[in-house]
Amino acid sequence: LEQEVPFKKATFGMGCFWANDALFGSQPGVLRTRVGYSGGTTPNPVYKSMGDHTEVIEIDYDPKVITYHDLLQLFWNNHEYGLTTVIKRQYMSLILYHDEDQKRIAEKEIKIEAGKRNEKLLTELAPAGPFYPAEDYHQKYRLQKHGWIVEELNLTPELLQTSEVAAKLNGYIAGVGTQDQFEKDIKRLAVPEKIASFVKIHLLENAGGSL
Ligand code: MHO
Repeated sequence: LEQEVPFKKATFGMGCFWANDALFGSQPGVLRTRVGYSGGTTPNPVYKSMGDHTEVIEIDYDPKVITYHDLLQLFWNNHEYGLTTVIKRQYMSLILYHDEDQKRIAEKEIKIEAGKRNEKLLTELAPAGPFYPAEDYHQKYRLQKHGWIVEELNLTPELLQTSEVAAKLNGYIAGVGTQDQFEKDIKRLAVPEKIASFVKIHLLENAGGSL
């Protein structure tokens, strides 16, 4: 059901990764997401001891549908602690670029965003290094609150990091996305009716709320 589409990766730190997983997951053109620890040097980070790593989201996206610029717009506008607040590395503002294009676009936009705010941003820009997936219970955290959906769709721990339907439903259930986009995805991904109507209620209830 889920097609192989050529994709690119983007990696961002912008606060607690549960929220970011939901924010990006249901955006058109986002194919898959996973959360984890990256950007630091501590070997084998885990949630309780991530050392100098940051909570990040890793996004697989179809650049024909959503651009790196589009993703960055979501990045600039959805930080848990803002772009100029000093915060521990766990929640820092971080862009880990995957190629020279991404680096160039991010550098340019950091200047633009700093200009808009007339303040120096604390956002750090660095090349993407090793990414350590977070523990299973952190993946698609909003969706996992509804264990029966995870069970009915047979979303194994691996699928929680690799399946499009997991990413989409995790976003929609948290209230991210339009009803129109939701209806299209539900059809395209053949989501069973019982699950679709349950998620739709949550989409409408949680729309515009905090993630
Ligand atoms: N304030 C959140 C942070 C979790 S996030 C994975 C909590 O409930 O612990 O850092």
